[in-house]
Amino acid sequence: MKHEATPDQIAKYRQDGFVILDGFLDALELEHWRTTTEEAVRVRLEETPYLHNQGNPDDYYSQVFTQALKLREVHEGMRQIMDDPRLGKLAADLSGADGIRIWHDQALFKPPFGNATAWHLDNPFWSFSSRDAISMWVALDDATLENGCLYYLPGTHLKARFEPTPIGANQRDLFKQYPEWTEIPSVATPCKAGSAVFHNGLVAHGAGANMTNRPRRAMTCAYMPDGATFNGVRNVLPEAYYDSLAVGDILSDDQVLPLVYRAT
Ligand SMILES: O=C(O)CCC(=O)C(=O)O
Ligand SMILES: [Fe+2]
Repeated sequence: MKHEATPDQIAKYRQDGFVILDGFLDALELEHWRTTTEEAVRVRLEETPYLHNQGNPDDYYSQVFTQALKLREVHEGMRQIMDDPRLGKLAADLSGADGIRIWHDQALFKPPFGNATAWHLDNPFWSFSSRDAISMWVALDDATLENGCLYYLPGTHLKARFEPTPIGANQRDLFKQYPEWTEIPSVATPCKAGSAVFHNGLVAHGAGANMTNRPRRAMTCAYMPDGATFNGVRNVLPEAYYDSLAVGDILSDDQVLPLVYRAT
């Protein structure tokens, strides 16, 4: 695993809000991530409907991707992959946070001929508001212009606000809140299987439709900087923990939000 970011990559991440790490996993690691992710998704789909989006298959969103959350909680192999402190340190180095907790992992499998992922921001969906939230998106298949690779609007993380931005079927909806962003040329990030794209939780991003007859699989993890506080949104917080929180409390439950790295 190429788990060290270069100073150039860190600078690019901070400026653009995203960076591609080519060849992040070697061939053996890629095969292991693929097998583990496939198995863990299968387990998740048999369990808690709240943590996956495979409801009515005719819904637009079910055809964007199979979205299966918190796989490390149902699969030991995925727990080992996600709890790797090298991943936490990489996320910390890129984001500038001193400590990194897992917000949630999630598999995102865009099906053959699947819908586009509309332009959106991630952090406004989550239970903390931070300019330093970061996500890792690892391609399990080559991500191409044809099958729905990610696209970004560079620099938008520096201007984005925390207000809710729903993700729907319309690519253009985000621009109702940020009309000035229509001036920014989008950047596609096609990459080989085993590469990783890291992005800031406030950078505008989306993905094209899958125009091919093969799935476009990705395994991802969203990270929360240690010390972030509760903003009142439930999102994926377990009910009992959510009920115990007041707005402004530090989110520090090590079971729900494992600390994968802290600078010493
Ligand atoms: O995989 C996709 O199509 C979208 C990914 C995404 O929005 C994310 O990782 O935050
Ligand atoms: Fe996203």
